[in-house]
Amino acid sequence: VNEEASAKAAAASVDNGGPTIFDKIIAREIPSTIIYEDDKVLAFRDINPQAPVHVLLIPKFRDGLTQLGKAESRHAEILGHLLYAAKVVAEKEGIVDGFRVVINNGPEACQSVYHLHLHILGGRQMKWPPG
Ligand code: IU
Repeated sequence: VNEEASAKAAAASVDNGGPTIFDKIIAREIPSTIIYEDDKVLAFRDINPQAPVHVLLIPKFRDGLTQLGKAESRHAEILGHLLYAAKVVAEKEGIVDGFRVVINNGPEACQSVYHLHLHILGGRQMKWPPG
């Protein structure tokens, strides 16, 4: 896939507050490879992995958190829980000594799904700055 084209496609998605594909993943209406869950969060493998390990970690109840930029003080607890769960996932995946957590916020950052999600990436040498 052409990099510029995919960036444009991602930028074309907007935050309209409506349901997303992740609601269907949470409801098990479409299949995904779930690797971790608790009462508040769900982690599943990205369908287009950018590293040997590429997991998406999401809150089960979006509660207005379409993107990090929409966070309000009431979200502080779930945001902290997500970050801790990212470490638990990294441990489960065997990458706890070297992993990256990414949140794309908004069109300029190529966010394409408007349900807050953490990308957990690992299993290879990461580069900096990120591409
Ligand atoms: P982004 O940060 O919004 O750009 O990331 C969305 C991710 O969701 C992206 O890496 C997709 O490959 C991934 N994804 C998925 O795992 N399953 C899906 O059904 C869809 C997107 I649509």
